[in-house]
Amino acid sequence: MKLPKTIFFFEFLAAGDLAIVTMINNISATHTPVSLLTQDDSHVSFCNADNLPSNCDRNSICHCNHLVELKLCKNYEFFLTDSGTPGGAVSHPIHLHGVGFQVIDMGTLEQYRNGQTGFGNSTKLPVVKDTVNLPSGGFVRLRFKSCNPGYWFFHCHFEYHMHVGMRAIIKVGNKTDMVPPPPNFPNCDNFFAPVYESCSDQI
Ligand SMILES: [Cu+2]
Repeated sequence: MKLPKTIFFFEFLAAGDLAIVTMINNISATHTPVSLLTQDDSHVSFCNADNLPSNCDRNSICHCNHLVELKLCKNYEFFLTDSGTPGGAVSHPIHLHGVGFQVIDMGTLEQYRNGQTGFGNSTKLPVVKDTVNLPSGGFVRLRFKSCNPGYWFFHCHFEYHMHVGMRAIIKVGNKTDMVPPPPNFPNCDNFFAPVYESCSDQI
């Protein structure tokens, strides 16, 4: 693929021995209040490293709806780093939905700082994956072409890490590029569960 013009940097961090909070670029992601694909999300506020809420700063963990926007059918590179202990016990299996990506390089941050590649700068015949292990204290470079419009989950596949914040939404294209929901598809605002007067009403 052509050399991507845009590189996004993502720093993954599990805080503390028990990883009570995890984050990407200092953002511990919260859950969006609505399904983004099936209903209007214009009232939902989003954040990313370039657009943090006013109550966030670089010295504290930010809790917000982490979303990164990509244009449709462009080449991108994601440069992932983990600031944990080199060779530490916890590496992060990072999964990106919606696209297979090329793994260009991976290794330790020390190797990268010394100008070395990890397993090699594999631009000629890179392996294609949808999940890659981000080594503790290491890095991964991946590339892909964003031709699949939608909201795609990007997250650590340790379920616990994912639930306490190590996740983001990758929005590819605009809403008009995405398949619309069926007519009259229910949304979060118009479903009301029935209220029963007594247990016998339910039978
Ligand atoms: Cu993880």
